[in-house]
Amino acid sequence: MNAKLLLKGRALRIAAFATLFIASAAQAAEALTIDVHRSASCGCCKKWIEHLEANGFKVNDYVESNMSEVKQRLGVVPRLASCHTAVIDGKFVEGHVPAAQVIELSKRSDLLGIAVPGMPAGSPGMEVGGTQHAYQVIGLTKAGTDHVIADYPAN
Ligand SMILES: [Cu+2]
Repeated sequence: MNAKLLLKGRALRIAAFATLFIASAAQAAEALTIDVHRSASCGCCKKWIEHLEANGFKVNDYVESNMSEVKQRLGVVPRLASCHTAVIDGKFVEGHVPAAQVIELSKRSDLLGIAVPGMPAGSPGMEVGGTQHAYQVIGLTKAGTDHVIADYPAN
């Protein structure tokens, strides 16, 4: 009878541990949910979405008829504009930003958002053969100034 009770206790502990593990995995997945706004015809936007999904993001894909209205509403200034506009934790992610930088943004409270302006060749979703043009990830501060977050060199 003692052995039986011991076994029961062990099973309960394993169940409790499994529940904890599942809960933290679900939390991690939730932290990586991102909304992406794009126009219907945008092929490189779809490729950027695939890049995010390959890096563990859950993407809500919104097809928009007026992207400039969306950008204005989400605080993307024209000098930082690209094709698609994403939102994570209330902050914008404009253009072909690498997934690693999107994860960094979720840890920062000093920025309204980040952008890769234009559509540089070689950025995620903008693969053109092996060509990689130099580009920067720019953060927009709450004071309205630009701040270089990351530099990606040309090849
Ligand atoms: Cu694009």
